Amino acid sequence: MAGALMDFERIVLADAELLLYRDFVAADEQQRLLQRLLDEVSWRQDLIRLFGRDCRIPRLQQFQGDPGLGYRYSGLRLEATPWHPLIASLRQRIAAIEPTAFNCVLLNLYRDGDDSMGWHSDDEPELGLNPVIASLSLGAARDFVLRHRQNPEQPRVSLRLEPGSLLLMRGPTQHHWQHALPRRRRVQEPRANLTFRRILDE
Ligand SMILES: O=C(O)CCC(=O)C(=O)O
Ligand SMILES: [Mn+2]
Repeated sequence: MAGALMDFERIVLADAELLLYRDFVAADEQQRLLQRLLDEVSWRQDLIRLFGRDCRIPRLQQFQGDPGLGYRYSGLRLEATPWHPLIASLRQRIAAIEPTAFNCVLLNLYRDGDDSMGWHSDDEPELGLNPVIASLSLGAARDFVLRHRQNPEQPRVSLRLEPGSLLLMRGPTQHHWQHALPRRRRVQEPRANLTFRRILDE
């Protein structure tokens, strides 16, 4: 049962605060959850504007949240669709370990190892200073890599995000580090990732 006593690991990194809950969702439950989300979410492959050209993102996504919220990145604005009941209950479970009142979640579906996400920080102005991001992984294990934005002497870090794990990114992490989910050709299974966020009032 998720609770305040759940085990986590602190990932020691300069200018960052990263906490990894390896067993946030149990193995059998995470599989059922993934299957439900694969079947029930209306996944979209949106276009983003990159170097003046419209490109299909190399993954599928959906944005859910409280009514009226929107999420903007790379020239794209996603309007929040209602919370899927399973995702709403995951949000409640996260509330047992993290006090941030998350009001939206970006869902990403990496259909296989060809799907990926490029380098970025979750530093959109509407997330405010030092946003807390709670990132839940389901399905295939994938590498999540980090690089320092200002100090090239800080080594790159690679975390293997196992199914059922929850990574909390807090404090100045987004200000100082970028992250990415690189392509991994050998991976054949899908992975879903849910990043719970809090968009501040205008
Ligand atoms: O898939 C992941 O683990 C990362 C997703 C991510 O960085 C994002 O949604 O902003
Ligand atoms: Mn991100």
